[in-house]
Amino acid sequence: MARKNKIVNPESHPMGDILRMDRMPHIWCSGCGLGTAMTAFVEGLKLAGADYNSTVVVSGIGCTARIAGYIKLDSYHTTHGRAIPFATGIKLANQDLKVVVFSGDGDLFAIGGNHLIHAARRNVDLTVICVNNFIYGMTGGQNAPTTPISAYSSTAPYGNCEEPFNLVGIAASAGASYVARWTALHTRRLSESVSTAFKRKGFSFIEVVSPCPTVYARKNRGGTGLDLLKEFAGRSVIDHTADPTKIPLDMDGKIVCGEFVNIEKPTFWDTVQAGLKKRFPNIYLEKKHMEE
Ligand SMILES: Cc1ncc(C[n+]2csc(CCOP(=O)(O)OP(=O)(O)O)c2C)c(N)n1
Ligand code: SF4
Ligand SMILES: [Mg+2]
Repeated sequence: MARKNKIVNPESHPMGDILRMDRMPHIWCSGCGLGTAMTAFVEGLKLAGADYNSTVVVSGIGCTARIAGYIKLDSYHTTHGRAIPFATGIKLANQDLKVVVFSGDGDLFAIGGNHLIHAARRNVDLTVICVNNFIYGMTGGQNAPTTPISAYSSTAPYGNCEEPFNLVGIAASAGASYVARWTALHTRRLSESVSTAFKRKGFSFIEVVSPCPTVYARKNRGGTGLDLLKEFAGRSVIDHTADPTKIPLDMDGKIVCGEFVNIEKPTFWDTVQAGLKKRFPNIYLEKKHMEE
């Protein structure tokens, strides 16, 4: 018997309040980890009790960055590598907003790498979620700064010879005050981490190791999205006490996950305000310059 396609009513969809159902179906491939990462992110916002009227999502360019178009919040799909400067500007202009950056490993650590380390160094009050699929997915599988040694990509047809970045190590060394890593399989842990990061002050960084079956896995004979999740299950260990600078990722070793850093220190805004107060004690009034 012929089956009719059912059209999902946006009003009745469980995430219709926060996803733009008019944009569905999304562009992500079947088996991609991005849908799961987005769902875990949305669940994390709910767990945190986020006020949707004052929450902003900023992305760069890439498969991951498409999330900005699917989230029914004030969201910005910016230029490649520039999500963090956009987000920093939004936060500094309006301290009442909670600003989340959600983007890919290429966007945040190749073209945007300098912005990331300096925002971490300054402890800008942002939550940064980086989906690491080990490749430039959207543009057809070029080497990313995360591509493991020996892995194939369209720009490394004989195997990658460049040492990859360890994202959690970089974020922690640069000064991030919250650092965690999960895979697209750890949905509950990821949501809890998003909630923790969202509620705290300072530069928070979460790496989400995620399958890209279409580009990365096909070049590396990694199988389907489900095969990749099974592989993640076998390779993942949770160790909150691990030193984030000593847990790089490779093609088949352990994927050490956990919450590695969670410390309090003054944010960029706090430091700027303290400096202003000290320099101009007679004329400085809290927020006065913003209100005028
Ligand atoms: C200035 C500029 N340079 C290059 C590109 C082409 N480009 C678009 S997305 C992308 C890489 C995306 O990789 P990643 O951030 O890892 O996202 P993914 O697609 O893997 O989720 C590149 C190089 C661009 N759009 N703009
Ligand atoms: S190319 Fe890879 S990262 Fe992009 S949507 Fe497809 S599976 Fe996901
Ligand atoms: Mg990528």
